[in-house]
Amino acid sequence: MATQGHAPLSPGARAQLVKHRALTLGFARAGIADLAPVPHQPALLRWLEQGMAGTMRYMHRQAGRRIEPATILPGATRAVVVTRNYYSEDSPPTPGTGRVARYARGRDYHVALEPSLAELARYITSLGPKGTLAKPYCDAGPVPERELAQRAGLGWIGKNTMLIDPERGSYCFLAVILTDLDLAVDLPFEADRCGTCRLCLDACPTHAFPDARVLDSRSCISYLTIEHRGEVDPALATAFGDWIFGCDICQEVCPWNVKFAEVADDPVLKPDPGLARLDLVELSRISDAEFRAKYGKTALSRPGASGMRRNARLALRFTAETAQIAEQDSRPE
Ligand code: B12
Ligand code: SF4
Ligand code: SF4
Repeated sequence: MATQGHAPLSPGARAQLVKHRALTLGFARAGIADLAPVPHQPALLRWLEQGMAGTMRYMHRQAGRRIEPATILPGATRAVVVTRNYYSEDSPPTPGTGRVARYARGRDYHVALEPSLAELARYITSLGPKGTLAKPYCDAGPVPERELAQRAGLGWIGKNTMLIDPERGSYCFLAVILTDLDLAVDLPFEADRCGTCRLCLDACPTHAFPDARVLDSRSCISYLTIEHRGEVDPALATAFGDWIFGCDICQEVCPWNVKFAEVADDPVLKPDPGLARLDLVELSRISDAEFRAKYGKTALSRPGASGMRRNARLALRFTAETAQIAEQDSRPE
């Protein structure tokens, strides 16, 4: 297993090396999990059956592999799970602009994290015999990332369904490298540190949580502004406020973020201050070509130009209606 002329490394020693390498590559935490079936299979199946995935058909297609992660990459036995902090401060509200969720204020993270994940995968391969498997996934495969992160000891799954790191909160991306290298696994994070708190559930403006740890995507601003195509129910859209791409409300109210979130100082994910708030009128009229040139390398390319024009129009309608109500309220009786 080890390089020629050296004593073979134990699974524990290899795991330490891999985790250390992950930190030097800019990841905040790293942990190792096995690939046993996920214990919350009934929760996932119920969620799908009740239509809570909305039009995300891939969630149905991937269900079998999500439930049995050992089937994702044949031969793989371990998941090296890493987190990457992306927290940035919010800029003050500016009239006529719409807000973009924090995770999307820099380069598209799927692309931005690719080199460091590829490097970590190469390192894992180098610790094993020729042909050792190591394949990175970041939000782009049937990998139950939050379940594996909890199993790898990185945090617990909060009532808002986010993986919460007890030392940094939930503003972090998750990524996984599946491998057949024999690595010692970490202890799962068993505690539920939400306790009696339910701030996230009560703060959601569209009431997207029918229950703790159950999110109905069909009512979630993040889903409706990013994944959903076509028109949005106006009754829901009035609750969007100024969010035009994603939503951070159920994270902003979480005491673990209020207390522990630290601004990320990460050259790879450097937020562009111009992306935090976008001019609504300009965005509602942007051409496809202009949109590609301006936002083609960001996560905003997921809904694309037509999706973002729709989101800007919805927000403009909301601001116009709010202004009208304010004007009516200020009129003398
Ligand atoms: C589909 C999806 C969405 C959908 C649905 C979200 C959802 N909650 O399911 C939509 C579009 C709404 C969405 C929104 C967002 N997303 Co998203 N999304 C995903 C994706 C692709 C799959 C998630 C999934 O499996 N959903 C299915 C449901 C049923 O699973 P679940 O809610 O996670 O529930 C599981 C467990 O919680 C468990 N469970 C149930 N009960 C219990 C009880 C206990 C005690 C435990 C331990 C577990 C448990 O059972 C379930 C089945 O496995 C993942 C990437 C991936 N490959 O995993 C990213 C991912 C979850 N998203 C992410 C992000 C950043 C976001 C947003 C913050 C973006 C934004 N700012 O707008 C929001 C957050 C909204 C929210 N509160 O979840 C990150 C989350 C990082 C983190 N720290 O958790 C991920 C991991 C992507 C990544 N690689 O970083 N997302
Ligand atoms: S992301 Fe926003 S809309 Fe979606 S569940 Fe959280 S608070 Fe509600
Ligand atoms: S706001 Fe409260 S209930 Fe929600 S995830 Fe955070 S600690 Fe848990």
